[in-house]
Amino acid sequence: MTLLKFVEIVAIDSGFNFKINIMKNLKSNSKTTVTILFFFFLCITTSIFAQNAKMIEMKGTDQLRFSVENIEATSGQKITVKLGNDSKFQASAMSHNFVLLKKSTDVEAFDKASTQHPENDYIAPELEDQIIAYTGMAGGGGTVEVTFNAPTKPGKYTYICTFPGHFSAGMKGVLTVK
Ligand SMILES: [Cu+2]
Repeated sequence: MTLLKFVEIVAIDSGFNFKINIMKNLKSNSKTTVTILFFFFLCITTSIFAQNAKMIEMKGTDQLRFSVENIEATSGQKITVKLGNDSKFQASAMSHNFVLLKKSTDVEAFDKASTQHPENDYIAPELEDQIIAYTGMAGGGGTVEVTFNAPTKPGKYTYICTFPGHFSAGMKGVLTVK
């Protein structure tokens, strides 16, 4: 309801029109109220999700380790993993990725198969259904990242680097879902 319209109706100075005016005003007010409530609802849910999201920043090292080997999460929690690589070696010699595997995965077998697939960033295409989340390969100076939801089922989930030789040398970590 614009002010002009309000003035116009009042100016008619009729009881009937005035009543209509009040009704219209009420209607528009309830619409405004709903809009405001919806806006607050959006703000609140957005901030809850923002608080709940987890950011994990780690490095893959020349010593073939993840700088973060333990991640804790709540069931279904949103997690972003950023994996950096500060190596001075060439990417073909020292790259890293982050591959989080399902509980049922035979990790050794997955790693062995994946090292055979440089064309697919060292991920075995036939075993992709065993992956919860993974990044591309980060060469020296690079960073890769992935955002995913932690499994809902509590337990321990293994993550590895599938660059040839890295997992077998100990490049792995555990995501614990509480
Ligand atoms: Cu690696």
